[in-house]
Amino acid sequence: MTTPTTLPADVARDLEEFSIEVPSWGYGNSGTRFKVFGTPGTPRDPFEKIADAAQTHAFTGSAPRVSLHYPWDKVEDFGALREFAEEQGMTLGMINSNTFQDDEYKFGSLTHGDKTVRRRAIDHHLECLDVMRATGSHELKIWLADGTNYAGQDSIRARQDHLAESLAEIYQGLGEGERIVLEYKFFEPAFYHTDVPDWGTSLLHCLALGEQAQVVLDTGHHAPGTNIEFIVAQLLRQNRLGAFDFNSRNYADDDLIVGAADPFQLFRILFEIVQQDAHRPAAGVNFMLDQCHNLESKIQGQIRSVLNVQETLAKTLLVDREALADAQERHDVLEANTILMDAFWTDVRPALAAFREERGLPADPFEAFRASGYEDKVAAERVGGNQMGWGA
Ligand code: PSV
Ligand code: MN
Ligand code: MN
Repeated sequence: MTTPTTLPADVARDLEEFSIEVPSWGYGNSGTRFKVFGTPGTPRDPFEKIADAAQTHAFTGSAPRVSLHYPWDKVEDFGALREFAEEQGMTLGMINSNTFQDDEYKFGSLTHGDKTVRRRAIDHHLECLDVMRATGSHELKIWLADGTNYAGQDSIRARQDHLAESLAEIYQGLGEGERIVLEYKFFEPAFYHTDVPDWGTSLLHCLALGEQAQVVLDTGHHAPGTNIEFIVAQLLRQNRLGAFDFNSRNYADDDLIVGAADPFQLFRILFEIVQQDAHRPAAGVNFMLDQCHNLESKIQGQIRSVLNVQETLAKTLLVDREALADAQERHDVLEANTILMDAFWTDVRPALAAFREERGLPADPFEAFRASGYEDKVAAERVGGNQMGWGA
């Protein structure tokens, strides 16, 4: 395939409609358990995180929403936070609950054997629904750190029953047009069993709850070698893929820049999505980033991820689907594979640069942001107060 200089109109339309949600915590300092490095200009409160997120959107034109983590992003007046976001051209996205930082949840939250602890965890989620409404969001994201470290430590079965009951109560708190999404992860911080380890467990709970419950797929939450695009295809088939947490990983839940470790995996995942038209807003899948920055500049890292998703999506939209279907029908294995690989190897950067310029955006958002002086400006302004970390 030659390098296209413009995008076909239908591809341009799809890219224009496609958007990515960024995580507020991606703009704070983060690190490993060994060291969290501070960076001048790091936000000191949720307002400053939103201001930084607005930069990602201003330069890419594709990231108009910010996910909040509660209580990390707790403010006196969520209405004011919402207004501030809107002034910056942003809306507030999913509310992420948090039952992984308090001592009382050491042995579980929604799964805990003690009903007073479960009560507090359920109440926290109901409070998140209030935050959701105050911020103008419609979605609550649940990821649980619940699990055990040793065989025999607790009853896996009893914990599942508690989880089902707890989720049912949270689900009952949903109004029309609202949904919960349940994220799975097979390890960490628990290292023997996790209470929502995989898409099957998440899906079973969602099916029991009802149509307003869907699965979140975080690309870093699978065992190495897992065929993630298969999971994507299957969840879409059931209309239960609610949201993505995009990031990339080499070893564990590395939360690196999207597409950094394995660009071809990102392509394969996005191709399953476009084949089911799930990249279109009407499909209701919330595409989000869940990445943290240890060494690199945070806003630059977010911009790079948004661009990687956009470029890869453009490639999947260029796959000659008719020719592919024909090759598949004839069981021409290698021709089918070649058609896919042709699209993967296509350099879409010149066409995307033209696409952006036509829309008043910088041809190279990454370089334009670096040259904008924003980082120096906030480093000078944001002195005093505490920089926010990956947490609060
Ligand atoms: C857990 O590893 C997770 O992926 C969940 O989405 C959390 O809310 C998030 O990380 C925090 O970065
Ligand atoms: Mn995640
Ligand atoms: Mn994670």
